[in-house]
Amino acid sequence: MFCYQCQETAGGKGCTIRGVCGKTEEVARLQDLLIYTLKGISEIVVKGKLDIKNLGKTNYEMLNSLFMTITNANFDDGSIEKQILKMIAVRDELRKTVKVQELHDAAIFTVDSRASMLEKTASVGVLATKNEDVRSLREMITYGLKGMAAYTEHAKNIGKESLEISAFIYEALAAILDDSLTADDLVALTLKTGEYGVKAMALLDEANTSRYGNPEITEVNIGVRKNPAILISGHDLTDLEQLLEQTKGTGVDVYTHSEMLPAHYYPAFKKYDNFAGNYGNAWWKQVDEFGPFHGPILFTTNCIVPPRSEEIRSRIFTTGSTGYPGCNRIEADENGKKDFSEIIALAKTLPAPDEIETGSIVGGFAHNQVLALADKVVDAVKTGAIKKFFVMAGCDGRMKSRAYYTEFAERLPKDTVILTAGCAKYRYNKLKLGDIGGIPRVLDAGQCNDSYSLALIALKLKEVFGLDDINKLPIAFNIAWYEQKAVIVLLALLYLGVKNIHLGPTLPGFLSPNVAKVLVEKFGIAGIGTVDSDIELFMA
Ligand code: FS2
Ligand code: SF4
Repeated sequence: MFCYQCQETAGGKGCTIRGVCGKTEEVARLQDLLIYTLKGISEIVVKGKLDIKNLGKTNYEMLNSLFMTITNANFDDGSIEKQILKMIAVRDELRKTVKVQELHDAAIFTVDSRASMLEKTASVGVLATKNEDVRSLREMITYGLKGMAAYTEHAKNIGKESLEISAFIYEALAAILDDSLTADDLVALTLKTGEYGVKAMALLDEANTSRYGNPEITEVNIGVRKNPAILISGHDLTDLEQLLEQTKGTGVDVYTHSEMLPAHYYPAFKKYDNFAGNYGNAWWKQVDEFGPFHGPILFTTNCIVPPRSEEIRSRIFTTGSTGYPGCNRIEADENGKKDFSEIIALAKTLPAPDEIETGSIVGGFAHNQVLALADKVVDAVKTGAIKKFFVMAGCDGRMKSRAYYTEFAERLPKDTVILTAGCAKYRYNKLKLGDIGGIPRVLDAGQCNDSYSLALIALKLKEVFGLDDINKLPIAFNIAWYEQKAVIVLLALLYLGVKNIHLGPTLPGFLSPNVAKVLVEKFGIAGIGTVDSDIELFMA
């Protein structure tokens, strides 16, 4: 196996024996084959000039397949094998409908068993691209597409679809197979991926806000009540909606975990009396926090950490693109409806959660809410009460070096405001950082996809201050990354023209020295240094 798609990749270079995330060699290789199959489908669609309006189910399965390969989403070899077979069947049907002379092996290869699949993976993985710069660009685009697919799938679950985004995914995956493309072509495609990343986040924002209302300032309880409860993790709001509907009046409470926290900010979920609060912290702390929760845990998306005990495993349910061998599974019916009665029944037999912390956190500062406060914010900037904004969106992770972000938030001058989104916020959202004239010093816009809100806020400020360049705003970007959704957020910011983004705690292992050089020279991308030197640099 060879995988270097996330920030925790072994030695910063690549996982080769088993993933640091817990992914087995077999799962890693099957995921490579699934991606390869998607490239084959894409070539058929692009070269055969198929009208994707007629490919509804296939468009969805493309998103789902990409999502299944995101870090910490699916560890289940059986479900990945099933998905490969499903997508090969789709591919072979599509191939019959086109008249294309020459097709790549990805569009025609056959396998008939697990053994033949694994044999095939020897020639289709990341290292199959020999030129390290071409490999680096191809993989960066692929990881961006994975993030884009996740956001597009969430939007689709709410009923918002974009054929334009699906068409781009086919175009980009087919291009990755094309050996005639130069490194320059691939750099251009990388930026185009960012452009479609913006579209995907806008689509999801529209889906979320049209269905659930605009996020608003909300205080979220982080303590517990005395009822049995279910913990819901991941990013999918339609799963949460269905769970809240089905637990209504049952005496079972629902708590959010990690990236599901921002669900509390949406008006539509406030009507549920049993929507009790948020339990725990960022994804990686689940190893200590699922034990004392006692109740069932529903994973709607990543990030799953391999459960350490049979007892925890017996309480985990996966749905959608997620999977873990030996855990319970909830499937949707053909209308997307899910029956959570098994989870609710289990919750009733288990004790209420132990309290691991008390108090509350405040969030809900997505674009609509911040723009409602725009006068106050603009005044604070004009009077000098706010000197600078720091966009610190992204992900959290296990590495000790991420303590940097807590320290950075603590040491920032008191006349600065942090704009955050994603699970990165757990490094500083429980600190008492105070406010500036009633504006909290940490403004949480929501999940990682809500980084779109932060971009909208920046664009609005640019307009209000009459600037011709987003980089002239008093905003610095100090982003923490972990998995592929952060890659699409980064590419989206680059597409929007944001320069001098600092990325940590380490730069991606998938950047070859030459590709890293392009990012540094063209976009001013940099890593992080020490807290003091970085604050000095940013405030200069
Ligand atoms: Fe955090 Fe994990 Fe949001 Fe990422 S919970 S690292 O999936 O997508 O962000
Ligand atoms: Fe390694 Fe990250 Fe890939 Fe897991 S997802 S195998 S930790 S690079």
